[in-house]
Amino acid sequence: RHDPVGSSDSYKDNLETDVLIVGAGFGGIYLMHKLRQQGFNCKIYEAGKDLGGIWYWNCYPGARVDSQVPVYEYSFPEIWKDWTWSTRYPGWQELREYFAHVEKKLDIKKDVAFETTVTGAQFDKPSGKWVIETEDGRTARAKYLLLATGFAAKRHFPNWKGVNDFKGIMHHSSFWPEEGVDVQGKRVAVIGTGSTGIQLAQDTANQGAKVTVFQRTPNLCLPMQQKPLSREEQEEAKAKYPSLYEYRRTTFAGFLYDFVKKKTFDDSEEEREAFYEQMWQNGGFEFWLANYDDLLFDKEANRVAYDFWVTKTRARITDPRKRDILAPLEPPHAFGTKRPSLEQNFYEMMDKPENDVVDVKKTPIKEFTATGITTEDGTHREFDIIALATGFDSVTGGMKNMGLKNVDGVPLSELWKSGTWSYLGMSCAGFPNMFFLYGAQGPTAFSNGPTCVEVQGDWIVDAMTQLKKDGITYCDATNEATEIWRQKVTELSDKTLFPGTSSWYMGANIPGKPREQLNYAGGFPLYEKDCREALDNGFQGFITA
Ligand code: N01
Repeated sequence: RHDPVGSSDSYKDNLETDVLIVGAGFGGIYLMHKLRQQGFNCKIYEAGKDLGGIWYWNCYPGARVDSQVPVYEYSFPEIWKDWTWSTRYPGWQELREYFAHVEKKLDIKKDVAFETTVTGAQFDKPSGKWVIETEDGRTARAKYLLLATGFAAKRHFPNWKGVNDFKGIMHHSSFWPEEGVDVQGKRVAVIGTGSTGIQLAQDTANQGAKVTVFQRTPNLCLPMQQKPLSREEQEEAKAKYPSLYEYRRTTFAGFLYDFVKKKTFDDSEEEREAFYEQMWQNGGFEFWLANYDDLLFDKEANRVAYDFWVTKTRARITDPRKRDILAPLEPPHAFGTKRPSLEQNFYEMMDKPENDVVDVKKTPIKEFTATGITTEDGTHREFDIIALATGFDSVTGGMKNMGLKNVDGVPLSELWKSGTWSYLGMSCAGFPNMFFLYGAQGPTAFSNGPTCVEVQGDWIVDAMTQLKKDGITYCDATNEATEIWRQKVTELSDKTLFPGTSSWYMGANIPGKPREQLNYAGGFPLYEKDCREALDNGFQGFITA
């Protein structure tokens, strides 16, 4: 990792500020920029050494955004007007360059303390300030604490027997060295087939490795249909950007398309096939998020979509054993209730004799050894490199892991032990003057990140501006409001097919984590309405003083 650039030395000391933001990714930068405009004095604490958040940490081979240009970027004209991308779905290096461009425009780093990990925070009632502690013993005091720590701040390392005995190279995807690892001609194990595992396996194989994928659940991958983008076509398209960015926050998931207002069986079989085929050719998430609007609600509708997927996918795999593992005739779960990865020739790559897939549902990993991995059937496979693409204690893990305590000194990790309670997916009862975004019980995992950050960021900035205007120094969600919000999140989810699938959306990927919907499944229009009502009704659901 390179050295921090631009961060002022003064932030290496104790700090006194209006607002302390944790995290310098999309969310933290957005909050900083908007709050500065409202006259707030803000500082950011960031664990990494540069801006970018998820794009600072995730530089594993093949890491690439899965939302199409121009949906995955800020809507500020001063940023997009002289920025262009090279492809429809840019890679991590280009995302890093984007953040450098954002820095040039917004001058964020002068107010960031990098390499600063928050390990404790509690609101001190007498002084009306948050007291925030860092791993290296510094203390900050701030009127507001804003968490922009994302959904993936805590990595998941399964506790396999002998995992530390392996003598080769082993990294979690999110800690992959940015200078890369030479995989040419090496035997590489990839454990996990989420969005990360698919990208990692694909790219590693392209670099000349022999890849063995350990798959617990097949990823119902969709074709990325990657394409280069010219500067000219982007410049031409920019005339429409303002209206596109207005439109994206009115769609269910904050993308530039939405579910069609039609049920799967409203169309004849021929019409349906033609519609599916069109979405398939368009690529990306269209087959998921621009599909019929009963896809995620109706089992039979979902099954028809799965059958289309499975026919398309099986046709690309000639090896019958691999075909049955990667694309089984019976759905492993309802289509779209886990995030589909966007693949680029993943199935053709897996079909090659030098690459393999191990079904770890049938033959679980028994142990790691100095030279490789043994499965329960007694097979030992040797590897030079093991990539852990095993994901994250998603959505709540990061917040529970930073030593947050309520006004009475009870840790958030205790309060959320048996389930999650927030209000509007942006605040917690007992944590006054603290807001968070892209986290628990917000649209988070069901949304395009930058859209979510802008919708929630605008709400937080408006709320804080209003509090300042009204001379209110204390704003805390009520227990009752958080209870009602939790019910709402559950009820919205229960109408869908999500609860039936073991996924990180449901907290089901971490042993012992309560199974519950962690995301708001009502879509942006309803979410914004709910949040705006609370503000318009004079901080409804909050105690203010
Ligand atoms: O993590 P995951 P991820 N033994 O939790 C498996 C975003 N993202 O890093 O499915 C064996 O999805 C686990 O198996 P199962 C995106 O939102 C975006 O891939 O639980 N296997 C699963 O296959 C994404 O959803 C991009 O049965 C074990 C995998 O590990 C989110 O980040 C790129 C295991 C974990 O998959 C997280 O993605 C990358 C065990 N003990 C990520 N434990 C873009 O394209 C876990 N697994 C922008």
